[in-house]
Amino acid sequence: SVAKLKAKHVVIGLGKSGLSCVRFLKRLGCDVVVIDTRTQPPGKDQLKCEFSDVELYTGELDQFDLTKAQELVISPGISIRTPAIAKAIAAGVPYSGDVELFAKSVDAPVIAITGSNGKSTVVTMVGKALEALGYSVCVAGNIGVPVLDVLTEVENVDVWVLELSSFQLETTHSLRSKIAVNLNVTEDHMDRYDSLDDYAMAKQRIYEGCEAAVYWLKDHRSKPIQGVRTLLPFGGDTKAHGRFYVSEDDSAVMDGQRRVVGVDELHIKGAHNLLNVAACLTIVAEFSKQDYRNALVAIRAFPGLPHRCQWVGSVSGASWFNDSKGTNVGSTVAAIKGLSDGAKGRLMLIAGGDAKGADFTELKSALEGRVTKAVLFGRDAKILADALQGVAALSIVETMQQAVEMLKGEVKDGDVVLFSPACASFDQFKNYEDRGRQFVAAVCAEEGA
Ligand code: UMA
Ligand code: ADP
Repeated sequence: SVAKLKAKHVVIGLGKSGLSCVRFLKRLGCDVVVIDTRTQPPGKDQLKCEFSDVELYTGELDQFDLTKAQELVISPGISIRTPAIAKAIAAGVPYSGDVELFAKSVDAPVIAITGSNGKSTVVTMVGKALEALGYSVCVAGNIGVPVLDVLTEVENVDVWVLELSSFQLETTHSLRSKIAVNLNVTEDHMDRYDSLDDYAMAKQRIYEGCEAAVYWLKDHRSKPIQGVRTLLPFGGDTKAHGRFYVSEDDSAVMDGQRRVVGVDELHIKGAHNLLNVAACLTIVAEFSKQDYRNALVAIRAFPGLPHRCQWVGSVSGASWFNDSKGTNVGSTVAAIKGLSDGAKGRLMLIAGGDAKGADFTELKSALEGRVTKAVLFGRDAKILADALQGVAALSIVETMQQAVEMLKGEVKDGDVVLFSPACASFDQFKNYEDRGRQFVAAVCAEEGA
């Protein structure tokens, strides 16, 4: 395998990103090979169908001498610290990812958005707001559509709105976006990073070469540590706040002294979503010379995304919410606070899955006084149960479906059940969407069916 990698573009990982990189590089006439550690990578059949001449190798990376490659194009799902990759990088082999290939070819301005939580919500809202102002907008990236697939398909784009993960940023060197945004940094992916600061440094890369930086005033890790021409903080409190922030009583988003949009005018709920609106308005007001208030109609109409504190229905007298995208502690804490504000009945939580090495101390504090009972499922249910001991009644079950069945039998009129796992889904599901759909199906299933 050593000789075969010589002077080739080696795409590592054959998921959505890897496949989009192969397509892009082949179009440029590059000599491409693909390696994936999985024996059956998801893009295998598609690769064979589109490019029968592209070799695919599977298995552990250390059997390949990556130092012989001309360039490594690394998928976000695989760490650049994997020994074989780290060795090649140390030996001077250039490396990039799909967003880097995109950055080198894109002409239109880019608004790049990262953060531990709220990325997809803000990216979608910014897209809709800019469309309302008449721009032709393309939304892509970690939200689910590889940037390169869209780049080669669409024409006449006025602005790109990209959702970028810390993984994608690690392999991006030349993005230089018009507006770079870091919404917040709370613990996630601790199986890939040494510490919260280490993870925060990956997110800092979004600011490299940007014209304006948008960050949350209350989160020092979200602020650029390097010099940026225009600093645009959002949020804060009455003493110190950015231009757009949330009123002290959580009832509205403010622009200076002016109330811009009230909580009752929005479909998305919870204080965290008001912050998301403040971030969105900061971006729109910076990007466009037009009056941002012409975009408010789109923000008011935004129904929220599925699997994010999505109301499923009223079953057995209780209201059930699907927050399957709550994949880390910060997101589940926000969902608990958002749903417990003003709630009349009891709040019950269903959580669990792949804990990714997280510290659940903050989750425990959020449960205290808000959550009556938590039903825990999945691979790391026991880890969660140990961490949450003492603040709520706890039950451990194997599957999410068993958790739903258990609570159906216990809820009373007016109770709220929140499915916000605080964990990744990969131990029992294909992804968070699959998990969310299965939750909705379990909630809506007829009794005993
Ligand atoms: N994997 C291997 N061996 C490999 C390559 C990957 O085992 O050689 C595993 C990884 O551990 C991972 C899975 O395969 O669990 C998928 O990795 P991938 O790089 O093939 O993923 P893609 O299908 O290309 O999807 C990626 C993003 N996935 C990840 O970052 C894990 C998608 O974000 C993104 O929508 C897509 O590119 C398009 O840009 C998903 C995600 O979970 C939603 N992102 C994380 C998050 O939001 O927390 C960062
Ligand atoms: P991401 O794309 O970063 O995962 P999403 O917009 O998909 O973020 O939201 C995922 C979950 O994170 C939501 O269901 C909600 O529970 C929580 N969340 C959303 N916005 C915020 C925020 N600004 N701060 C904290 N948690 C948030």
